[in-house]
Amino acid sequence: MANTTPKTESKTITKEELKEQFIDVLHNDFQTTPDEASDQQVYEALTKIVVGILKAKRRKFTVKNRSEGKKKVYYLSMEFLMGRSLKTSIYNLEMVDETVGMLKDLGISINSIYEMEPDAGLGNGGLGRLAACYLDALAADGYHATGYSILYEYGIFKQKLEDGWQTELPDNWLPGGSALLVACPTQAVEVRFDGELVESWDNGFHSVELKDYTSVMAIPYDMFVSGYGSEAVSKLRLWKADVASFGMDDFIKGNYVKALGRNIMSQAITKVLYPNDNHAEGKSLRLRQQYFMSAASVADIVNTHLNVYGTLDNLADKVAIHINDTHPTLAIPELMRIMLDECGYDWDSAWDIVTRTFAYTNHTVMPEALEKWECNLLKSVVPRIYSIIVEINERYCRKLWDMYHDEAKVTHMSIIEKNMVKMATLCVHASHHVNGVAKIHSEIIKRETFKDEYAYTPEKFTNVTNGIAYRRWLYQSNEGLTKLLKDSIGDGFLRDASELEKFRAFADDKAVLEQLTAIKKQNKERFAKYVKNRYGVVLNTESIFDCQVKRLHEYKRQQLNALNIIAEYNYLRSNPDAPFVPKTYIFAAKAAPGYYMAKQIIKLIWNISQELKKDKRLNEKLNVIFMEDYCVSLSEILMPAADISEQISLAGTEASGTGNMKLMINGAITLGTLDGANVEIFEQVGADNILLFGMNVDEVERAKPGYRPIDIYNNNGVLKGAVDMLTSGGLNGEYFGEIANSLKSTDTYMAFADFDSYRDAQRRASESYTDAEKWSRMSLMNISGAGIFSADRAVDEYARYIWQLTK
Ligand code: 26Q
Repeated sequence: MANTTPKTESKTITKEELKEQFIDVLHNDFQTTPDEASDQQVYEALTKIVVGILKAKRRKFTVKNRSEGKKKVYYLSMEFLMGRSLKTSIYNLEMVDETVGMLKDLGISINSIYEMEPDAGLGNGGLGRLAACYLDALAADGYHATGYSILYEYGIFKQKLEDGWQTELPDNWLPGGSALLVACPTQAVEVRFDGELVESWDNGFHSVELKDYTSVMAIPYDMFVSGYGSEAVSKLRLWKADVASFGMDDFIKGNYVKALGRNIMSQAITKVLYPNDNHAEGKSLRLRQQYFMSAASVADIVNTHLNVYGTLDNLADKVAIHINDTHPTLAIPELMRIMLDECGYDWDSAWDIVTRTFAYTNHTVMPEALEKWECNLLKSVVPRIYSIIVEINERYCRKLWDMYHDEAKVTHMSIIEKNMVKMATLCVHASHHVNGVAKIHSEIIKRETFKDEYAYTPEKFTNVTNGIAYRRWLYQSNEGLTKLLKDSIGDGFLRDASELEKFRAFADDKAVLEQLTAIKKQNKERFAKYVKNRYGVVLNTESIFDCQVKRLHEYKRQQLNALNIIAEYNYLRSNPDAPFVPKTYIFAAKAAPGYYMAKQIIKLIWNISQELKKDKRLNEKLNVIFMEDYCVSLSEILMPAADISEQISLAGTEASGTGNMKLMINGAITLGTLDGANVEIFEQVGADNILLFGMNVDEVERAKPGYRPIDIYNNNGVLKGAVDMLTSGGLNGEYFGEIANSLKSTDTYMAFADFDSYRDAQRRASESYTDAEKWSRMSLMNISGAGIFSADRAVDEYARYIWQLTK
């Protein structure tokens, strides 16, 4: 996609203006001067100035869009994993030179200032980071976009390892993070929970009223995201729960204990992010969070729309609402509720508008991640919403019956089944478009997850392959590579990622290939320095940096990686003098706090790293490091230093993956299965520039029935040798019987079946790496093929084919 938005003509701010404002803010807010100010104060002052610029720019952009009657998109997501913002804003506003220069004049180094900002960790992993990338891209592409989520007081927990066991610490990010937020208390809205539905018939008109409800106020706090080289600024509106000062009927009636109990419950709503990734736990507090976010956002959308147009009749023409996975599903019945109960629409008119407004992205095919909520819970927490869902379902089932006359089929396709509401089914039914996040994933949801729905409404289903805000991991994080690219292909790639293809012309240019090798080495050294400072561990930067960095989940198969390392260890102990290409395996992963097996696997990896330390000579060839507390900021130092990108999920389990894209654009070679977006990476680079292994989706399907991992174990000496180490105490004295038993008896994600093939891919990696020129060429082919994984491209597809936006 060619990015056609015109480049910003005027400078955002001059160095002198910036200096003047900076001195003023330090003086007024902190009664200090540049000489005396702490890094924290400098960070806060600079952030305040940048937020002011963004806010004004957004206002201007909104006014312009309104006057033109442009359609807007609202992106609803329970997660936005923003990471740090100050550096991104300064880069996107193209005021790097002014800021660096201004601070330098005052004797301040900007890098230590960036470090003061905490990560906004309002997400778990892929889904949340994707939402953050899309706000950046929407602005870069010039679209009018608002994201909605929750202002979690505590983001994703901080991970610490104690003797290799994960422990969780609260992430109290707001003291430092609030500098980025603009509170808008005048736009607060009320959200109602609990209570009793009272129906009445008045002159033949049916009306419903909720009595004795709990009122919670939703207060908006805004964050702004600038687009690179564009007039647009995205807004992220985060809702904080506050107890209503009015509506405390119980308190007034003297029901003191009940009132205070509800007060506590209300304040809990925005306390903490649920740390589960790809696992839907049906907890009542989580349901409250989801409804709170959905209802507050829909109220805000409706208020804004009514302010401009005075009617909801044209809502679907002017507004697209996107649902990031099923977590904000309740926005659908909530909009129905407002139209029916508050705006006087009849059912059919309301449903017509609603179904032309919503679109939904599915991010997973894992059954345990598909949300189902108990009817009784919904009925008690959101009674009116539940009654609307029942009505939606009854009408849907009637249509299905007319179409199929097949009771079993209707039951199966029904939104409510076995006293559970199937959120994905509701989303598909109420959305005009449903998309998967990589080609293969979109095929799987049509073939399996939503097989019946696809047969019923095939026109709804489409694919939008994920993309990343690539400037964050390239321009902002890999200075060396950015310079090489600018020198060889110009700077057009910064605005239009498809221009990276031009780099392919240098695939046989020895000087460029050597520079690429040198840049990777520098980035590895920078990373090694970071590791030395943090852990006191020295990494061999001549070794291959082989990275598996992502959430810990059995389907992602960190255990397969671990088993191979143990096999290598066994080999080196028996063959200490055999030639061996040195490798450093770098892991980083958080486990959901309640996910026992995932925590065992972290401990296993840590124990392997400790065991390897015992033999110094061996350790120089084979090293493992587990980086604690993987987060967006850590990924920014790590990606540029990676040689190998491990993307080894069982085919058919990883919807897309996005870390694979960040590593690719930094020149890492994917060692992976044909799963998720790896398939498209393969299409981009060809068989010579990717290390594929393992079963494909069809082979997995064929191998699953009657899969007996124990037979593989019994017939494969190397595998047996590795697995037996888990129970021999040979890994720094610890026993991993549960991992061993689970693999030998079930091996749900078929690590044993892919073990030999994985080892072969690792062998090919080592072999290729010894030919530095060949490796560098592979790396170049990956960088030059990474352009399609730009979020700018992805968002443009959503805008054109799903949301029908114009620029
Ligand atoms: C649901 C209900 C209750 C509690 C938690 C949840 C919950 C929370 C987070 C369920 C799932 C998630 C996260 C899912 C996720 O991150 N999926 C990833 O999305 C990426 C972006 O599309 C893909 O690249 C990954 O393949 C996919 O795993």
